[in-house]
Amino acid sequence: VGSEKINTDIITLTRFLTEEQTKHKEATGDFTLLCHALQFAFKSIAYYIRRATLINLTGLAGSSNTTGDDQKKLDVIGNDLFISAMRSCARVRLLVSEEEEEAIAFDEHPNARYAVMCDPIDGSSNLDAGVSVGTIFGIIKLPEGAKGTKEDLLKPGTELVASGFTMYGASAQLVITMKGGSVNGFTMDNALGEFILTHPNMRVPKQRAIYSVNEGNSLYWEEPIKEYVNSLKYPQEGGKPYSARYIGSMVADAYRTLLYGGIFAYPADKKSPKGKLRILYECAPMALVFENAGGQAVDSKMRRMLEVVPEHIHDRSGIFLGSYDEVQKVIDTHKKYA
Ligand code: AHM
Ligand code: MG
Repeated sequence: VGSEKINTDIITLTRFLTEEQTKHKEATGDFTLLCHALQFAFKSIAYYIRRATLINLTGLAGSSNTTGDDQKKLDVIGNDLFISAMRSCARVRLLVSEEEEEAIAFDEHPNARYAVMCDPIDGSSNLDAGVSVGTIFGIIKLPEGAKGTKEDLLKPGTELVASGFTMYGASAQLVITMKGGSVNGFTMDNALGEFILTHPNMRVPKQRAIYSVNEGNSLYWEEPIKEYVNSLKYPQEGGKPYSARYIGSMVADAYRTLLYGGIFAYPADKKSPKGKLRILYECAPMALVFENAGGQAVDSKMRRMLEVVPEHIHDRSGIFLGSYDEVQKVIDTHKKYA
C-alpha cells in the first residue's frame, strides 16, 4: 500500500445513526432500530434490482395496484421486502405503501410509536431498461394514545421526523434527513455491505439553469406553467437558455437536482388536475429533504409542500422542488396570475 493513505475511520450509516441517537438524551433507540430495518430493506431491494435481468424479474407481474398501473414483478418484491422489514423491527405501528390500497396496521405491535410511508420502487416504468429507480420514505411519530388508524396518517409533512430516499443507480445512494437537521448522503459499498457517509451536510446550490419536467404534458399545462417554462427556454436579452434533464424517475431527477441544482417539476395540469405524484410518500418526504438542504418545495397552488394535508393516503399533488432561487421564479410567475 506504500504511502497511500487509507481512511480507517469510516462513518457507516450504522455509526451515524448511533451517533445521532447519543445526541438525544431522551432517545430510546426505537428510531435507530427502525432505521436499521430501513437500511436492510434498501440493501435487499438494491440487490434484487441488480440481479433482475439475470434472474428473470423484469416485466409485469400480472396484477394491478390501486391506481391501475401494471405491477412489475420487482414492484411486488420491493413492496414485500419493505413490509416485512417494517413489520419485523417491531417499531412500526402503521405502514402506507404505494402498492397497497389500504394502510397496513401492525396490530401485533400495538405499542409501536412510528408510522412509515413509502414508495418501495419509484419510477418502475424505467426498470426494464436498467434506468435508475429508487425508494422514497417518510417517518412520523404517533402521538401518545394514538389508536393506529388511518387518521393518524393524514398529516402534513411538517410532522415528519425523518425522510429520504435511496436511488439504485450506478451505485446505491441513500439520502436521509431528520426534522430540523441537515441532509446526509451515503453510498453503498458492496464489498463491505455498508452505506458509507460520502456526502455530509448536502446543500442544494442556490440556482442552476437546469429544468426537469415531462414536457410531453405541455398541451395540458395551465398558463403560468407555460409562461414559466417558456421563459427558461427563450430568455430575454441574449440570456442563455436552460438545459433540460428528465429521467422519469423522481428519485433520480431529485438526486441530480440536489447535487447540481435546478428545478424538478410535476405540475398539476388539465389532464391530472390533482397532479401525479403522491403527497405522503413522494412529495412530502422530498420536500423535507430539499428544505433541509436550503432549497424550496411548493405545490401547484404555490403552497409550501410540507404544509399540504392529504385527505386520503394516496392523494396526489403538483410539485415544484429544487434550488431556492429556481423555485422562487415559479412562485413569482404565478403571482402575476393570482
Ligand atoms: P410510479 O410511482 O408509478 O413509478 O410513478 C412515479 C414516477 C416518478 O418517479 C416520475 O417522476 C414520474 O412518475 C414520471 O411520470 P411521467 O412518466 O408521467 O413523466
Ligand atoms: Mg412512485
